[in-house]
Amino acid sequence: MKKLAALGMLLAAGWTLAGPAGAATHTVKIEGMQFVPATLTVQRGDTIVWQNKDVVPHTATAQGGFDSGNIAAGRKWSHAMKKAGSYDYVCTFHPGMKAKVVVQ
Ligand SMILES: [Cu+2]
Repeated sequence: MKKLAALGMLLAAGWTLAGPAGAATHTVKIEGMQFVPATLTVQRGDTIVWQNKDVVPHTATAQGGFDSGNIAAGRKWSHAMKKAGSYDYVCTFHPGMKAKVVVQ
């Protein structure tokens, strides 16, 4: 039990170092040529991790918002959402892949 408590404290310290108090991390899976979830709402300051579970590269690209560049198969890209707004984004390699992030 003592070991578990120590691990818990380490994890708590890790969260504190990760960003401002209250900031959360969200994951968007890229799987089967789709962004899942297709619409994600987060709070300003939160971080989104795009995780490419496909066997082909993708991007997460919002005009005037953010651009992951190439996310190779099996890799991920994370981005802190600093500005409120509604961001429609696509994969530039597969423009039919569309999704949205809303930052409140
Ligand atoms: Cu793609």
